[in-house]
Amino acid sequence: MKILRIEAIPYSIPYNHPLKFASGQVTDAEHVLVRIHSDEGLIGEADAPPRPYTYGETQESIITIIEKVFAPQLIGLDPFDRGKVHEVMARTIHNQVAKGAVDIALWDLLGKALGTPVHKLLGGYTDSMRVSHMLGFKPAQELLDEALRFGEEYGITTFKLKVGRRPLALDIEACHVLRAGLGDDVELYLDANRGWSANEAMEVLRRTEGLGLTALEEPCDAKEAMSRRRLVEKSPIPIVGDESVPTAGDVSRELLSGGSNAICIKTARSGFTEATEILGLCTGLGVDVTMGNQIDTQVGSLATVTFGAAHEATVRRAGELSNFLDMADDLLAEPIRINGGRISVRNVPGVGAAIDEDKLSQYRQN
Ligand code: MUC
Ligand code: MG
Repeated sequence: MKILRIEAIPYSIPYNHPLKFASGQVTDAEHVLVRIHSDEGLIGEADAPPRPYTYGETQESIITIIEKVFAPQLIGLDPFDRGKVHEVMARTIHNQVAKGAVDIALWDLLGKALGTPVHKLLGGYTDSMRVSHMLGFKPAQELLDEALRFGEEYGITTFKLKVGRRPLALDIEACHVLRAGLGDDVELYLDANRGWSANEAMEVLRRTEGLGLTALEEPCDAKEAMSRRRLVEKSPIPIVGDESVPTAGDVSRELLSGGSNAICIKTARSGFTEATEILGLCTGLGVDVTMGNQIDTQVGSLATVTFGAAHEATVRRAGELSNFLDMADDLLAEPIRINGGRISVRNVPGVGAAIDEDKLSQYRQN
């Protein structure tokens, strides 16, 4: 089998409610659908969500790097020769989300060629994941109302609160209001998207002591190496690396330098192949992982579940899988259902993210 053609299709779907966080906000899913066609008529698909404030990639840059740089070198290769594909992509630095989508689309293609679900190819540990819902910036009472609604409607009992605001009291109040309103059995953790300094993060940890928060993600820029290391040493809860660790090399650097002591894995920026390397590093070192959300569509969330459910270490914690609920629509032909706070893998060949072609025609931008 050979790679015949690679498409990078821009599309835009509005959000019903924008998601706001310390490094930016999302009002429309202006993403790229990547399609890898084989000479045998199979198509592997994946979603690429540009996050300029996180990785510097845009919808245009993802299309350009795939069409102008990757495709000419990948066309003609056997999609099973993933080592060769990765050698090609590794010649270009950065562009993690573009590379991640090509990798996932390839796995989808391989699963279809083998007639096997990709979660089985990756590890086949279990068939569903618990869902963690990400709460964006809002007044404290609105956050609590949203969390209570998600608990009632979907059975979700784990929430990640976006923080990193100034004054710090805004986020500290939100933590107290959520804990008081949700009770002790609901898991709460924080993600500051580099909004604070390490010392500000330390103050927040002091002023939220006793609330049972389970982790703090990217409190400050990991490049502030000394203060970040000091925070990791002093923090009573894990300090999770997210945007500082898109590659396995970044994970090694942050763990070895003491910049993080837990790792967020995102398939949107690491694909399944590099996510597997990252997971191996973390399990080998005894470091906890979470499956994160790149503010994914249903197509992207299904990729996260496919990888997350395949391994024991990635289902210990709830995966961030539900932010597609804020979108007005999606490309996925058969919508994801959240039942009892869980999302299931699809037992069909590939990743199982069949695209609704009418919706793609409606939302595509070229
Ligand atoms: C997250 O975990 O940080 C926000 C920005 C981004 O790149 O991902 C999201 C969620
Ligand atoms: Mg994060």
